[in-house]
Amino acid sequence: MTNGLSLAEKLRSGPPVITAWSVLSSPIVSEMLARAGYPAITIDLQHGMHDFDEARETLSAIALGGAHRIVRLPLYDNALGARLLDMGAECVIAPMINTAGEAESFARSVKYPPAGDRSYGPFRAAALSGQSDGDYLRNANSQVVSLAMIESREAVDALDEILAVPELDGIFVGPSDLSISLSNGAAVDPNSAETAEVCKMIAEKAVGAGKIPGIFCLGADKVREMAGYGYKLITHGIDVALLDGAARAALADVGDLPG
Ligand code: 3PY
Ligand code: MG
Repeated sequence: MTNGLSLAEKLRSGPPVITAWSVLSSPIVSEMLARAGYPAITIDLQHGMHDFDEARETLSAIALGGAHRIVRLPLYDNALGARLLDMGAECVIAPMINTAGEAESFARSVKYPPAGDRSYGPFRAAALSGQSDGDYLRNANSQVVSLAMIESREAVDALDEILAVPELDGIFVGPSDLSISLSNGAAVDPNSAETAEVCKMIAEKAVGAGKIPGIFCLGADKVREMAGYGYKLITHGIDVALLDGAARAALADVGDLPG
């Protein structure tokens, strides 16, 4: 919890939450992003460089920096999601969810009985969230957030059924994969007008179904556009890109030196 509210409470009401995206498996980089003011950091175990040990340490570093802790899992790895919840993740994002059945088994892996099948062992999670083990058990099903990634034509076609899965808290759009799927593999164009139209429709349906809509954005303009469509968890700022941009700007600032 930060500012007295859980991440789930912030995502269910109030302004959108911006999350930085952690590719670099260095805990202190994520801690610095938290200290810079990002309200949440997402550790990417699908395309990022993290393995379990590094993700575990990064969860602690994010807590130390005062931000909320989110993980994006590798493909079809609900077991890793459950382990990372035990290590203190507050929100789990599962990539490439294409059917209601996949959404249901993912969502149930995040919740304790009777809503799901999560097994008990949250000692690190309780410590990082400042709760007793008993309070953590009582609060986890409402405080821990499951988001199924919608990033294919198949998922868009199955959206109503995915949104009807009662255990699922929300969806998270991957516009790059979505654009590849919508163009039948012809192009990756996450910021195209066609992709934006589909993203708008997905947000409307998610809000209508009482689910939390989240999305990955490339560019501040996209963040504002997607917030206007109702998205509540918005990625803006990838650690590698932030470092690359700052390094190039620092060198360009110096320019050519005499001699
Ligand atoms: C996508 O855009 O496909 C993503 O998965 C964002 O990380
Ligand atoms: Mg993707």
